Amino acid sequence: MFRLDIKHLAAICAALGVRRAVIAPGSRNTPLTLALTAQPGIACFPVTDERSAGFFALGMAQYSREPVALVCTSGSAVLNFAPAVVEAYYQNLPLIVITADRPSEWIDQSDGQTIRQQNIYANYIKGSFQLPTDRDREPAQAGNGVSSSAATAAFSDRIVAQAIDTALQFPRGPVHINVPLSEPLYVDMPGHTPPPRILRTLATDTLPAAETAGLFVSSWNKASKRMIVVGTGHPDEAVNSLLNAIADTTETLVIAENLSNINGPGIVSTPDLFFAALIEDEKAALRPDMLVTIGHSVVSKQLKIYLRTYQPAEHWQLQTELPYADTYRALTHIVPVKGSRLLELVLPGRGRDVGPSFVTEEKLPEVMSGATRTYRSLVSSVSGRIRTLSSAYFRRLPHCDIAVLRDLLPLVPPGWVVQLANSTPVRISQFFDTRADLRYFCNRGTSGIEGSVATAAGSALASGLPTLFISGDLSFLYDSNGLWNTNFPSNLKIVVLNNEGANIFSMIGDQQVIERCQPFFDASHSVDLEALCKAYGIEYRRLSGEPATPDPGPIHAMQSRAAATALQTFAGFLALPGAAVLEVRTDRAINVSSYKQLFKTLQ
Ligand SMILES: Cc1ncc(C[n+]2csc(CCOP(=O)(O)OP(=O)(O)O)c2C)c(N)n1
Repeated sequence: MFRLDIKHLAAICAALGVRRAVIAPGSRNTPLTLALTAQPGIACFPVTDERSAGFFALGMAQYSREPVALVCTSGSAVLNFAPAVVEAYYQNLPLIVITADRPSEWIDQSDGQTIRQQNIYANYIKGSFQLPTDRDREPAQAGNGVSSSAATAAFSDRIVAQAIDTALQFPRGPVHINVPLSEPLYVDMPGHTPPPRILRTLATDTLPAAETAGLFVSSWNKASKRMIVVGTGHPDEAVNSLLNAIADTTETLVIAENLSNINGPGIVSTPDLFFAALIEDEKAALRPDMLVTIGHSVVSKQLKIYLRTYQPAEHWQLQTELPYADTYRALTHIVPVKGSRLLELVLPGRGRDVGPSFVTEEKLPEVMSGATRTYRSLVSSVSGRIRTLSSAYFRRLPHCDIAVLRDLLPLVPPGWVVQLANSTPVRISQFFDTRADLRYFCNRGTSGIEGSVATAAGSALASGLPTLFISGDLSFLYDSNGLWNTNFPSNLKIVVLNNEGANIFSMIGDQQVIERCQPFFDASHSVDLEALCKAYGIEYRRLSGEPATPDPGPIHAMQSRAAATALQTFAGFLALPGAAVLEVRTDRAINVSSYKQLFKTLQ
């Protein structure tokens, strides 16, 4: 009888770079558990709740950019991976989802834990693969010298390698390997001989065609107002220094939110404030002739509104995982090469070897003069104005979510990873300049609130770096099962901004609609976070002391006492040796008014 060689599957995973596997318990997946836990080079982590397990694996893949295996039993367990699969799809993360299944003859036969698993993630998967049923036994085919069993085994090995390789090819993404397994399940599979054959696609590097490079540079040189928007992405030192050089030496507004992990003194990292502060004339004057985008999506609503209204004549999208994503309704050119391959050509003195239309040192004074100077100086005058208005406003804030991040973020020691939950924490974090010595992450693939605790835990485990996760109370409660993890990393600190429900809708929504939908927006609760943390064995702290009263005037004594207590508590909390949760209570009404007032102050 043909039996699938699950040990081959584990060996192929290891050979193709899978170093971690998250396994949710079950019976049907026992052969997978036996093989993966016995496989040298793969560390296995048990997590019971499949939704949290999925995000735990996603957090590992997000930080490490390595493929991570995610394994479960048959039935509804498979569907509980779906939110993590869709998030991985839009973040282009190589999750290798391996699901145990019944042999196909048992599907829809009222057998337990049996659902239709083939292609179950249909729209949100880079590839769906089905391994041969390990019951299948065909008669050996005469004449070709290969038994059908050996041919099926070779087919199975090829499918596993093809699936993992598919996940790793640009644009990266999750893949699904469905594995029908027949009983007996609780027996160790026999060893395999010979070892599996590994197939893989080798790395290549694409350069822009000379014609494309020429067109890009001539558009660049023709444009007197250029804007580069960098979306969510990993830190990249080469791109960072390139963009800083462009911001410093050319007439270009470079915008990079904290999640892009790009930063520098000439780069605007607070686009929500920047675009909200523009007066009508400035908006028109800043309309770019040429927009260049790199990386994933951006968070800033104000930026999107601005660019959809003041559309650029040309929008060049470089190296995107999601081509044809016409975010600003202005897309004209897609160039599927690494962004730096084109951008390095426009730096003064860099373009000589490619053609005469490049900005050379001789041309630099011309570019830096005349109408172009207006654009550059406008950007710096708006930035200066925002800095003055917003910092005065932030100084006077009463105790609220924004004030917490104002005080907390500067205290985070260098080298930490900051994980942010949707939706208010990530938005508020972008009111403050990006710190070059931190790395920022958030699940912005689908902006869900359902897996952020587990994502932060997976990221902390994979990085081994001290990690701070900042969450709203609903996001935290939604994924409180993310705490249910025997490998919960000791290097993770969680700050929960507890305003007893959702704040975001009251901040951004229309007043009349908010009033009608209040109970559904607020989702009020009175969960005792201390008891919750205790149940999971996680250390709990609370910011105590007098909450500051709302006061638009100068800071009075009570406020400054409360502020000093807060700073002390934050610093002490970050210095704790193990995993811990800090609950910071804030008032919903004050949060909403502080948020709205900030934007009024800027206008
Ligand atoms: C899975 C999922 N369900 C619903 C939403 C819609 N949503 C966005 S933010 C939010 C509330 C978040 O509340 P909380 O975490 O307390 O943060 P706050 O807004 O209070 O700062 C909800 C329900 C979502 N993004 N994802």
